[in-house]
Formats: sequence, structure tokens, C-alpha cells
Amino acid sequence: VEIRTQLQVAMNQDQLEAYYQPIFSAETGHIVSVESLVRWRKDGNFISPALFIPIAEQTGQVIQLGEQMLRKVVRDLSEHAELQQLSVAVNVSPHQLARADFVNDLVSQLKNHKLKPEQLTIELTEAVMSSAGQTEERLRELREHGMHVAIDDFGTGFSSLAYLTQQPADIIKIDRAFTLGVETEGKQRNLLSKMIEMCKQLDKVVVVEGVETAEQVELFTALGVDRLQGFYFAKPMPLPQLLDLLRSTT
Ligand code: G
Ligand code: G
Ligand code: MN
Ligand code: NA
Repeated sequence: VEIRTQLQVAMNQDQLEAYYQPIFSAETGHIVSVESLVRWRKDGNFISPALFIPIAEQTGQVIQLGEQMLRKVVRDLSEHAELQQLSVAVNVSPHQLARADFVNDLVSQLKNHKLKPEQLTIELTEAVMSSAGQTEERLRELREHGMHVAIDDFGTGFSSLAYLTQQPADIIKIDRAFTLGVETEGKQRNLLSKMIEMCKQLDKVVVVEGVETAEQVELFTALGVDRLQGFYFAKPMPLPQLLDLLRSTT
């Protein structure tokens, strides 16, 4: 059976789960945000989002998937006060963002659950962000409503400096590819340092992804990165485990 068919069954039966990966302040070491990540468990095994998200993008199923994830995240936020001090990030597909009712829908969900807009961060991958004005306008609306907007996988797409200055995003997540091997590669370290400097001059909150070693933590902190995310600190985890972690660290 094709993946798309199996995914449709999973969505119809509400089998997708939201996992959460914490994001830490480089300055205080506290958890300041969490990224929600879809998980699909099938016959006891996880199917990687790297496999089914691209398919869902092609078939348009990513819209339903994204709506389900947003509902789960909003529900989790509203049910757990521990999460309400944080901003919970949700990965959103450009197809989802393009829906005419996307912003209004989000705003009314937040209202219905008495949540503050800043408790939600919308993450959009740089590689798929089109230069079309519509994406930009949507992101601007989200910001005007008080939600945070993050550009994910920064450095992998086609953004020029001019493009970045125009983006209404307030958070930049530098792609994991730039983290890998940074301890030993002087050239890469210089490049990263320049990227961070550029983002900071634009008043962006800079997040580095894929942090796996203590040396990287030290290096990125020295380079002025605001937030750190990666396996060194924590892997994506189910909600009960995240709640335990939040209770034990705050
Ligand atoms: O969780 P993992 O690192 O395996 O995710 C692989 C890819 O799938 C990442 O690029 C991530 O952004 C994407 N992804 C994970 N969860 C979601 C989601 O809920 N919605 C969308 N659109 N993409 C997601
Ligand atoms: O594209 P996006 O940034 O949304 O991808 C998130 C994915 O990256 C998650 O599926 C998560 O499992 C993975 N990830 C998060 N931290 C690390 C890390 O430190 N190392 C590696 N290899 N993957 C990570
Ligand atoms: Mn992401
Ligand atoms: Na990323």
C-alpha cells in the first residue's frame, strides 16, 4: 500500500502524535521554547517525517496534517500551565500558510483556549519560502497578531541579505548543516560567525540547531547565539516526558 494511503488512514484515525524538543537559552540555560514535531507510529515503529512529509507536501495532505498538529499543540498548551511560559513552535508548510483562513483560524483557536499569541511560534523552512509577496504578507499578519515567526533551516535556501531584511520573521534558526564539524573547521566557524553577526544586526533571535557536543555549546555561546537546540540537551520527546523535564528544571 502506498505511503499516502497509509498516511490518510493514520490521519483519519487520529494516530499522529506531537513530540516536543526543548530549546534552551544560551545565557541562562533555561528552556525558553519547544519545537513540536510530528510522529507517526506504525506497527510499533516510527516512520520518519523525512520520508512522509515530502510526500504529504506533494499530495496536499500536509494541510490536514498541519491542522491536526496545530490543534494538538493548542490543546496541549491550554491543558498544561508548564507550557504557557514557553513559546511552542509549530512547523508549517507553505501550502498551509497559503490558505485564506489560516491566520483567522489560528487567532480564533488561540482565543477559544484563552492563550496568548506569543505562546505560539510559526516555523517556516527557508528552502520552501517563495519570494512571492503572499508568504511575506501572511507572516506579517501573524506578527501583527503577536505570534512569533521563525525561519527554519536558515542557510539552505536562496535568501540574500536583502531578502532577509524584508522578512517579518523575528527568529532565525541556523540549519544543522552548519553545526556539523564546526569545532574542527576554521572556515566553517568563520562563516557561522558572519551569519550570526548578520542576523543579530537585523535584531533577530538566533537559534542554532543540531547542537550535539559541549564544545559546540561553548563555541556558539561565545559567538553570541541566543538559543540552542539539539541532542546534546534533549531529543524530541512525548509530552509527559517534557512536562517531567520542565518540572525538574524550573
Ligand atoms: O522530526 P524530524 O527531525 O525527523 O523531522 C524531519 C523533517 O520533518 C524536518 O524538516 C521537520 O521540519 C519536518 N517536520 C516535522 N514535524 C513536522 C510538522 O508537524 N509539520 C511539517 N510541515 N513538517 C514537520
Ligand atoms: O527541519 P527541522 O529543523 O524542523 O528538523 C527537526 C529535526 O531535526 C527533528 O526531527 C529532530 O529529530 C532533528 N534533530 C534535532 N536536534 C538534532 C541533533 O542534535 N542532531 C541531529 N542529527 N538531528 C537533530
Ligand atoms: Mn523546524
Ligand atoms: Na531546521
